[in-house]
Amino acid sequence: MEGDGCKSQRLTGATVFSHHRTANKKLFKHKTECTMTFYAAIKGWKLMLRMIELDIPDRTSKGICNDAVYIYDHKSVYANGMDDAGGQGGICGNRLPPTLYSTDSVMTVHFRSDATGPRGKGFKFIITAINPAESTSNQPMKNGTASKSKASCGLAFRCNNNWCIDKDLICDRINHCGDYSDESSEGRAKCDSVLNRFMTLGVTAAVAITVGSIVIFIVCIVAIICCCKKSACKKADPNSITTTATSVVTNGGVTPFQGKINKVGTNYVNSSQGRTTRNPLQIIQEQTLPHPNQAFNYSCQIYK
Ligand SMILES: [Ca+2]
Repeated sequence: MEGDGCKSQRLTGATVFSHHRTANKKLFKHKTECTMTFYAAIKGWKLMLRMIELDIPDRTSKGICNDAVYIYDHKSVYANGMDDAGGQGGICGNRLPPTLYSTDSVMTVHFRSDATGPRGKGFKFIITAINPAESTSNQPMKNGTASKSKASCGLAFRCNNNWCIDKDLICDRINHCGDYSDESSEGRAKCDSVLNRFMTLGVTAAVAITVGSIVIFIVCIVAIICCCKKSACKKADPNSITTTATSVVTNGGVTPFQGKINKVGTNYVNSSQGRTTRNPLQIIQEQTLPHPNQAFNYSCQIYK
């Protein structure tokens, strides 16, 4: 939250801190003022807020908060302060409030610190949009579960406590349900499956891994093809001479080679000389052609 960046948020689920924590900045600042209004991203859904860290030490001996976080069951501050969160007086200290549920699809959180007094680590809460549509009432039962035993969540994920949450919130290591059923390796979440862990990485990381895998696969295929081609054409010994595809022999008698010599031996300078002397150049593979004077092209001819 902090002072800047405070605004309205439409969400399916979020983890909210009082301020941006770093190794050198664990405590919230003096003179902080921030208000954020949260809306459930899906029409008709409500919000569930679970405070999981609270450290706001500046309060009077009578317990009145000099610094405080205020939670309203409304789209604006100063209206419908939630009783479980200290009402209009807000909450401070270290005692966590119970899980809070909005009446409608909106909830406002206001954090304020004054100019003096001790500072703390602030707060951290998880706020989750929940679908109570299948419940027989809009309010949770006393044990925090939806009042209908088996809610039908459609495409959403059904927690063990029967709240429906967005399916993108499962297996992200954040306890959105409140009973950890969205993070369980068993039940409906099955968070140890490879697919679910892959999806947990997020769209960007998943795309990067997929593209990287494809590129590596293509590189491997190209490397294998190149190796095969090299081994097919490199069967001659290191001193061999290879002619190009323009080399010609005929059935009526071997005519001098027309092609260029790629590698010249020590005792001759071209293929014509090598063929007439037959020493040391000798053809060890030679095709017999079906008709006189018919040319035959070699793409890869081997000599010793
Ligand atoms: Ca989760």
